[in-house]
Amino acid sequence: MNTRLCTLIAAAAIGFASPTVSAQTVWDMPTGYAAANFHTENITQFAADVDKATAGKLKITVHPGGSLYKANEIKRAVQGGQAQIGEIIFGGYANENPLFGTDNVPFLATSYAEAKKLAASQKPAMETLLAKQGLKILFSVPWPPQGIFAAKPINSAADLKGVKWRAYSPQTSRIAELVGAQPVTIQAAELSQALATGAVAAFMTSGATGYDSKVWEQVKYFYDTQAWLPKNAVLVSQKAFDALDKPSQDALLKAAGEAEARGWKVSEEKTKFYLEQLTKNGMNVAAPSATLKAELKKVGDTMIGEWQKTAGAEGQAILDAYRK
Ligand code: PCA
Repeated sequence: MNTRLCTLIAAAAIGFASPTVSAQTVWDMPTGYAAANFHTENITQFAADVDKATAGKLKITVHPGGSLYKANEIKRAVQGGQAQIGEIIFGGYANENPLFGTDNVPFLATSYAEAKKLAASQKPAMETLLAKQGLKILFSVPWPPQGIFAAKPINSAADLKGVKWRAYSPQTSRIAELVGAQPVTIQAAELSQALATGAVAAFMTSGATGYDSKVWEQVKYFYDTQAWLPKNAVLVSQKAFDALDKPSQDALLKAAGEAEARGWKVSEEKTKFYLEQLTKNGMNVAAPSATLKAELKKVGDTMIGEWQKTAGAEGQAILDAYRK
């Protein structure tokens, strides 16, 4: 027998054996937030549920805190097939397409009930957009309402003039510009360090991130503006999904549905706990002054106008569905 034939036979043997050899699929799942963050805990539970429902056939290895890919690199990693599944924040991609920034528009949806309605209105557009990039949304979960953290008291927008402002998305940078602060983009995983080195002194985020990053060591004031509830989304590569057998796909989708319901519930339930923890750790937690509130509302009005202009007819359709 010539060597060529031998190789062919060997290859065929490996091919036949492969269903048993490769019976287990292992996926890497990068996320941008700390292991103890509520989104990450929810994702860890999701991975455990998938493992159990597939009897270990589909293993998802969660890499939290930007350890495998930084938060803003995860979408591209899943698109490019370097990771099969990953977590993003929609609003982080508003420069790519304004529709991603729908839930980062200040004062458009400010409660969980409104956020839920906006999520439903936004969902078809997100699915279409991501499908074109070979990505499928498994579930999405909101952060608690966004407020202002600052090292010094902020009674009006004037107090933010020139202040170094940490941003996590194009729209959080835009707010800084509109109030005259200096935006610096920093991912949540690097927030503690940025505060410790004095790179930033104010920012908008949730009590959850304030708590996760123990911001009270540098930052003493929190203004509960409840400006918007941005969502994280878990995306899977459509190609990786299609390569699964049907029972595994079904198990994944079922676990995803449960993770979405659980995530929304935990996010809302823990909102109060996070703010209490800020107080407990010496922070001043208060409602914004009437002046600050009115000024922020104006910023919101400007930004919704800008968003509508760039998001065009598709954006308008989302707004119409949301306001119906
Ligand atoms: N925490 C994330 C995004 C929104 C939030 O509440 C962050 O600060 O990066």
